[in-house]
Amino acid sequence: MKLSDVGEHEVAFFQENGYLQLTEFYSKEEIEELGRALDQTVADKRARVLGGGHEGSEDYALVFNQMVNLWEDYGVVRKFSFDPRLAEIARRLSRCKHVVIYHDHALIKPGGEKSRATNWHQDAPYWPMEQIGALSAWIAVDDVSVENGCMQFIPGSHTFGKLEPVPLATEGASVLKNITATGVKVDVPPVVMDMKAGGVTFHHGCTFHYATSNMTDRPRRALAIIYIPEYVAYNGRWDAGGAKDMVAGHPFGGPKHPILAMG
Ligand SMILES: O=C(O)CCC(=O)C(=O)O
Repeated sequence: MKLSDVGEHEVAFFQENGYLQLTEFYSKEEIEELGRALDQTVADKRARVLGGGHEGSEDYALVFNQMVNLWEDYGVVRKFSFDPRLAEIARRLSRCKHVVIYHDHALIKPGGEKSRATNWHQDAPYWPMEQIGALSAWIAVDDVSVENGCMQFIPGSHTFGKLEPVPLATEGASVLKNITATGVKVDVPPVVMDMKAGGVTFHHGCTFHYATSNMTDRPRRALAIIYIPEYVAYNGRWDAGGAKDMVAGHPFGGPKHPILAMG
């Protein structure tokens, strides 16, 4: 699927369900180039920057090796993180005037017996943003299925709004469990986003999502990019993208958060 395939029908689908899948977005050659670049970041032992530093544990590494802001150091990754087509899709889906990048992140889920599932969670509770509206693109760098940890979404769960953050490295922690404990019934089955390498999914910052452990003997590689609409302000807390130049209550901007698509 291409940018021109994302029209009002897809935007309405995203608004209602909180996710969108675009299969075969990148060609085999393009995605192999990204795969080699991600392998290089691992070979370089690129510093990991994890959710606020609080998740920097061995357990967390069994969920995934997460490295952020690779666009700053790796030209090939930058081509994908700054891809104007992805950013324009993000802008359309969030029905906004422009989007800036928050950060990119490689999400490399190790394979094998010790591999851990990515707990059911929302992203928005981790982000230093006042308003809801930011969203992610998740690029499959390998073929993904339940065998190696493809993404799963609960359709419509973004309508629950921003809930408490869920620790990703604590076995059994789950936003689904938390919300059920409050008496809210979530009886919509998850949708499983298996797809070939080169496919992309978008998800809203409040969509409940999850990935199984990687039961294969090869890492599952993905690159995610987070986009922020212009109506979302910095809330003054920690920022993985670099909050140095930002002012609480003001929109994201500056050299770490350039505009990637403008309507
Ligand atoms: O890649 C994964 O296993 C989970 C990714 C995720 O939670 C995200 O991109 O928001």
